[in-house]
Amino acid sequence: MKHLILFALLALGLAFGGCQKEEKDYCENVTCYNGGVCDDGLCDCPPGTSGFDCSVKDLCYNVVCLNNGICINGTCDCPTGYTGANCGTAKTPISMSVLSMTVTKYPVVQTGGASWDLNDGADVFVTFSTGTTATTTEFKSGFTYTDVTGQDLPFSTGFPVTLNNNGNNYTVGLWDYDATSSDDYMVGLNFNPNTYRSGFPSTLNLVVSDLEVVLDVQWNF
Ligand SMILES: [Ca+2]
Ligand SMILES: [Ca+2]
Repeated sequence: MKHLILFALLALGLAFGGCQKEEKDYCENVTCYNGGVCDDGLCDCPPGTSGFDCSVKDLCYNVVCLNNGICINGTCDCPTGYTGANCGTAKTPISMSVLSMTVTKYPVVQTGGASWDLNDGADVFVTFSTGTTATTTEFKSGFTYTDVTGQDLPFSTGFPVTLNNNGNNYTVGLWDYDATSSDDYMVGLNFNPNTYRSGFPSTLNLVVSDLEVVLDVQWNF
């Protein structure tokens, strides 16, 4: 009986001793880098780091690239026309090319109501010229519409025409081709490409009271 009690006490002591053993520290041999914190043996990584020990840094974390720039290895890769660490600086284009255009509004008849030709509508081509006067000597579309009645007139033959960004005004002219006499100037508008460059739009809508054109453009740097 005495032995039995002793044995019981011993067993009890062992049992309690087992409970009092310290909990295993799973973080004992774990190193977390870049400010990571070990929790139950696993590294809890701060934003911008990853990997089991937080040693992988995302170099693009918190890097903001403006104007659709893309961060690559911590550096902004800027789209055409933009520069600077964050692509926030717009370059100055050296020229603007008109790739094609559509005339969406024009006078179908002359002021006073007479048709452009004796018995039918104008035969339309377009020009671009430097300055504020339309001429046929600098750029002339390579296509002429016959007997227009007001429909949209898309032009692409003979384009592009490149306009230097030197602060010049340019004039878009609409002309009626005539086989037997000189071509009739119908209508025109002048514009300065420089005033449209913000954001480098790919389309310019130019509007005056009796002429509207849509230019498909490309900015050159
Ligand atoms: Ca005609
Ligand atoms: Ca004509």
